[in-house]
Amino acid sequence: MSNIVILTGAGISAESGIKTFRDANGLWEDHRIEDVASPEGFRRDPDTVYRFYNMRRRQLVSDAVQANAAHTALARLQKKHSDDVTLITQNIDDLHERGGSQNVLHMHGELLKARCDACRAISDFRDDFDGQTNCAECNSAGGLRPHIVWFGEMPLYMDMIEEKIAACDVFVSIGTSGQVYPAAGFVAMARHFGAETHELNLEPSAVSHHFDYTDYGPATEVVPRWVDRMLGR
Ligand code: BV8
Repeated sequence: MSNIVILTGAGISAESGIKTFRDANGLWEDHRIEDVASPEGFRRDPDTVYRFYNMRRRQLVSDAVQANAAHTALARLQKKHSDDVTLITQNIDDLHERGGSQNVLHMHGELLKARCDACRAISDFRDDFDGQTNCAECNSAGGLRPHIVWFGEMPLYMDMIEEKIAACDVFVSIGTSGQVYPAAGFVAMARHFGAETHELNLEPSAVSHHFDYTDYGPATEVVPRWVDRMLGR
């Protein structure tokens, strides 16, 4: 079985009812990116940022949002070849895990976790929280922020990600517009190391010219088809 690295973006969760960022009715419309997804925006107006993420967390934990056939197809591939499949996501939702995937590398953080600036602890949080909420570890209030990588902050797991990309045979990008770096640069890195590159998306991304193989359509159609093809290899 080839060594596969998978990168997903907001498009894989679109059919689960989670808005993407840059499509017409994108999530960011209600807010300017720099106001809600940057350390400066959080310092300037923390309550707006707490509210922005509390609203997204409430939607994620509601019954309305479930993992879809694209998430479960990737979990099927991982189950069959767990040692050879690395799943990296830019998404902060837990739909890969709810679809059956394990060891998901959330390079932009996780909506259902909070980080305490006082004691550095990262803890699970499924409810609303704000500047008055106590940290579950050190019990101090006022230090909690979403465990999310904002613009201008270093994404998580970059060393491991680069190691996996350097060693992979196949790199597949699913449901991302290829506009946010360093994630959008992973395909060029994979090509540099000789991997075969696949793009599965609704439409060509900003980096589609880097891909050897492309299949465009809704993720719940193109991803199961791609997984069947990989399992048949
Ligand atoms: C860093 C968490 C350095 C927040 C996010 C100028 C040029 C190049 C780069 C930069 C620049 N200026 C600044 C930068 C760097 C910046 C960047 O790339 N900016 C962009 C906007 C130009 N990057 C950063 O700041 C990163 N950090 O560079 O640090 C550094 C170095 C040293 C020391 C310290 C720091 C950090 C970036 C992380 C930001 N956080 N998310 C939150 O979620 O609230 S990014 C955010 O965008 C999400 O994580 C999201 O996943 C990500 C990427 O978007 P996509 O997932 O691609 O979503 P999008 O809507 O764009 O596309 C969806 C796609 O799905 C579309 O193509 C659509 O067609 C498709 N689709 C839709 N429906 C379906 C579908 N596909 C299939 N089926 C469907 N049904």
